Amino acid sequence: MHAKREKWANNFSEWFNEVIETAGILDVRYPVKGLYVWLPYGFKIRRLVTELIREILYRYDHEEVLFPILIPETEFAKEAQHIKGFEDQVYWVTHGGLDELNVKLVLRPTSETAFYPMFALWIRSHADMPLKIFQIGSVFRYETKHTRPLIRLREITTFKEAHTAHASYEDAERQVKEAIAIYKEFFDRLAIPYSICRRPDWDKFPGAEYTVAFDTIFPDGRTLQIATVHNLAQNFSKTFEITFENIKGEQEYAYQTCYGISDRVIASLIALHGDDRGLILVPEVSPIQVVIVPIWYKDKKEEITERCFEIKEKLEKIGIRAHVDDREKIRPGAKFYEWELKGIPVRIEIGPKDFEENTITVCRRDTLEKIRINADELEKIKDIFAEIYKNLKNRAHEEFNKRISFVDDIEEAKKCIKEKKVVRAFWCGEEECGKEIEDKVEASLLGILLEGSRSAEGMKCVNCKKEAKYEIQIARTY
Ligand code: P5A
Ligand code: ZN
Repeated sequence: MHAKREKWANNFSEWFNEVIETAGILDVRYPVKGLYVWLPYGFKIRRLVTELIREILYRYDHEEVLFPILIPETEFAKEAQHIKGFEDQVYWVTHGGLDELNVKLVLRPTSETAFYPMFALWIRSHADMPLKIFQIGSVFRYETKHTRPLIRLREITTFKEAHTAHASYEDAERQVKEAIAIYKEFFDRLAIPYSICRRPDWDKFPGAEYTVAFDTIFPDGRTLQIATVHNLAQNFSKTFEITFENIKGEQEYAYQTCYGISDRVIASLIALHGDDRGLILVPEVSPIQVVIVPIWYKDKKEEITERCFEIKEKLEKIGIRAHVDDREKIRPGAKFYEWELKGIPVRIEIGPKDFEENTITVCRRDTLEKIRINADELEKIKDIFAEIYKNLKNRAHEEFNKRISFVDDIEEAKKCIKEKKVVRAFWCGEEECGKEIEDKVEASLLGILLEGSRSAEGMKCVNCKKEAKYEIQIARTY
């Protein structure tokens, strides 16, 4: 059982823009295009999401650092592919006050060229590796495609980037797998479904040997890239002179990887679980997990309020973030509406009958079901959290799977894309044919499916009908 999702399904873009404002996530009126203000409630969600990725990265032995936002042109321009990929997207700092700078500075669009000159200083021998560090902060990209809050930003304020260095190619490969495992756990805990693809060579990260991407599917049928993992091989270590003494005592260039996520994770959290009433937050990242609303009745007002605070304290003792909404002039109905819009997973109501009988009325945000439980059985709320999580996850996965069409004909692929589906098909692996597919179906080839793909053995390419090598995913993207 679920609440209505009509607007969410049929008018997603409007639903999304409305909800991030009304729920108090962002103020989109900031007077620079592509830049937005995090509001207190949105910021709390952001903090819990960044804490979650931190917790996982720390567990996988990553250490946190913070680099400057400015990068000198001389470093930024060193790696040829990298600068080619980013030159039309960077903001330049050309002046300090009235003086023109001798060396122009870029506002980092990503931080390879900030980290790697330092890696060259820090890494001496194989014993210094693996080096695994990350930072969370802002990067700037002068996006020319239509900007959207949380989705396509010019200041990406929640850019989590990890950078690693290794003593062998094999160890860098192992790191790519570890990064994939990290993001899988992260998205699983947020109940965000994804596919994992190796991007075609013409769409890899500038300077990478190859790129692996996580994509989710939004309610309008378009995919959103929510994480990328890049094997940089020795491309950057050669330009930045990151060398180490290997076991044989010879100098060798380090092997590197990097991987990142952004505010798009929060966009997905909002987009994939919401309904017509607003957000529905996964309990783990909900700033308030239980909101308690007193239902005042005549002379029982004070006792009921007192009971609410007792329950709040008991909930906090067992590790649940709880809040009592005892605002005087607002009716319970209006309070329910507001907390539903904000996505609080569980609401507790305490009315006169609950007060008399030592019970609480529990209402789930995902199903809107109401049950009464004994006020001494608050541990049960944790089971309800687990059920909400499971329910949100199942629903999001069903939606995701419903969106995917398996196709073996190019016309059929085109038709499916028009019907807002994500297409899976077989491909020969030839670049020319892949680009032809993109032109014909007017969508992007997201790449070779790395997980959950069907065997290509004996299959024909969807376009050229030659022997197929891989299963690919094709979609319209954000
Ligand atoms: C990996 C981290 C990098 O920048 N360098 C360090 C590598 N990869 S990336 O694919 O270019 O970006 C990482 C992720 O950031 C998200 N992203 C964006 N989010 C919001 N607004 C944008 N303009 C934007 N651009 C990229 C994507 O999820 C991407 O995978
Ligand atoms: Zn082909």
